[in-house]
Amino acid sequence: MVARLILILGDQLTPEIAALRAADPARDIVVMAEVRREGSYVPHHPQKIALILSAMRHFAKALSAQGWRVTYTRLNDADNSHSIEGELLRRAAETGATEVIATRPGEWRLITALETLPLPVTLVPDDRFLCSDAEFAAWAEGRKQFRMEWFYREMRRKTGLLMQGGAPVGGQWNFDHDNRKRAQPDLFRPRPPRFAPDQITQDVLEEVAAAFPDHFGTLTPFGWGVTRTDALRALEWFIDQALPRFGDEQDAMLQQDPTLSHSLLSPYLNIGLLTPMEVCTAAEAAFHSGKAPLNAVEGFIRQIIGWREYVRGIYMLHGPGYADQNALNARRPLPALYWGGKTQMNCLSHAVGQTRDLAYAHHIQRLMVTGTFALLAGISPQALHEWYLSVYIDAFEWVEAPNTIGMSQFADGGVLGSKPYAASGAYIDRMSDYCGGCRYSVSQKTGPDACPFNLLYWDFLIRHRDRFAGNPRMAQMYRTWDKMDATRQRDTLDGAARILRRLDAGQEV
Ligand code: FAD
Ligand code: DLZ
Ligand code: SF4
Repeated sequence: MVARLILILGDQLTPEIAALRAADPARDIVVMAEVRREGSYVPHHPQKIALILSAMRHFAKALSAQGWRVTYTRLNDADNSHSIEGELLRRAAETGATEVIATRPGEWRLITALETLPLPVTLVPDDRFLCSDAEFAAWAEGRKQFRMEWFYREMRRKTGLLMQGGAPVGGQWNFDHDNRKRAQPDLFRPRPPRFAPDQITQDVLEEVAAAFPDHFGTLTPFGWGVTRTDALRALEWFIDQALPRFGDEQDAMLQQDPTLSHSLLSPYLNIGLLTPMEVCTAAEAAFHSGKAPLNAVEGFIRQIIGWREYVRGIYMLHGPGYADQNALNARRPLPALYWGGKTQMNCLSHAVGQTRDLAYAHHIQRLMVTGTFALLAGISPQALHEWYLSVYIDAFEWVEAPNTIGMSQFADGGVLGSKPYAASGAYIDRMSDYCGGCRYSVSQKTGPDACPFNLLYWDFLIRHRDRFAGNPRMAQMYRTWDKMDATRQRDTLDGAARILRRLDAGQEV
């Protein structure tokens, strides 16, 4: 019988992945390929490339040990064509295989590339998600507005997580009002585990350093886990050490602690080393055994079976071109500060600095610091999307694009969320300790020392008055503006224009 090629991509490292379940180990050949194109179609952070390549090498070794025939292309192989399509065609010519089976990729770019390959390709659905594309489409059908909260309740019912007799445990679906606290700076918090690079990872680190020398981000020290065993240890650490405070500290930011009580599990979930259901079940068990409170456990489970599934559903439902949307017509280029250029804004300096060093920032840093600044300043959502896709260890388009284009930049015109995440410096001041060490003053609303968020916030609202003034959740802000005296209004808009001119001239802000 003629062999078939079974493609396994760098974010499909799950032994039970659909393409492997559809394959016959006695007949078929697994294809895995480290290719430059995947590392550089956007300039991925070197730690992200290293994580994926090392995890791929470990996964391929495990598959071979289980008896699979694996053809594996390494980054430096002489005959590497450096694209996924090129490697499939090369392996087909080498082996005589006439057909490809692949789990549907998480990015339209690659779905299209596989669908147009000059070989028959069967794309099997990626059933590592709890909600299939068809189920999401059925949920979305006929709804004028999508709201995560309604979707989330369906997912609670479907999975049975934190449910008792058809009702939510604790009598409420959502405990967010108990969260959103400031973090105590002097509290002892156990550090997330770091994993010493083994020989495979050390080889990868050398090769990545040589192949992608110009990408933004430091490669070492590298401490991410690269196997399922590592990922399970990271999960155990989170459940025991950080989950109890996860809810309380979910929205907080501290200069000295870039990770607080976050799980750091997104890279393992997204490349397939952990499954969404197993992490939720572990969190639920911690609640039932009294190790973690309900506000923390419900909040964590909501992020996974709510937000994570919801954003994927929206990305897949929309089809190709999701990331091209620009409802607010924002055109400004991405300022150099996002690539480590100097800035006097302490919050941005910290968020970007830790991104460079760790390839990680938590949700509120992404949403309310780098995201909100770009929204207020009218940065091109496409430039920002490329940045987020490049710099984070967990970034894959199905999850990054809806968060950036939809949630953070409102560039989808309000499909994902009902109002833009526009905020003045007061939000950052309330949730962090950044403002105390900043050259700008968060309490000043106008003048050269005024926090740029304070100035740009009003400029944004006024620029988009036609679109947002009728939004009931924003009407109060327009009333506040209208009551402001004319001098203050003029000073605010002049101050914002000054900041924007500096950005446009490539000057430090
Ligand atoms: P925790 O705070 O511990 O949360 C637990 C888990 O919930 C995460 O591991 C993640 O799987 C899930 N989760 C939480 N929030 C979201 C969300 N909004 N969407 C989807 N899943 C969520 N997440 C990514 O996985 N990849 C991305 O490329 C990505 N890009 C983002 C871009 C922007 C502009 C914003 C605002 C958010 C983005 N997120 C992305 C969502 C979120 O910031 C990360 O999932 C989270 O910071 C990962 O760190 P953690 O594992 O410590 O998360
Ligand atoms: C992100 C990434 C990188 C950096 N390198 C590879 C690679 O060399 N080979 C591979 O199969 N996958 C890689 N990936 C992951 C893919 O980009 C990912 O599968 C698609 O973006 C779809 O989510
Ligand atoms: Fe950021 Fe403004 Fe606070 Fe400075 S004052 S850290 S710019 S929010």
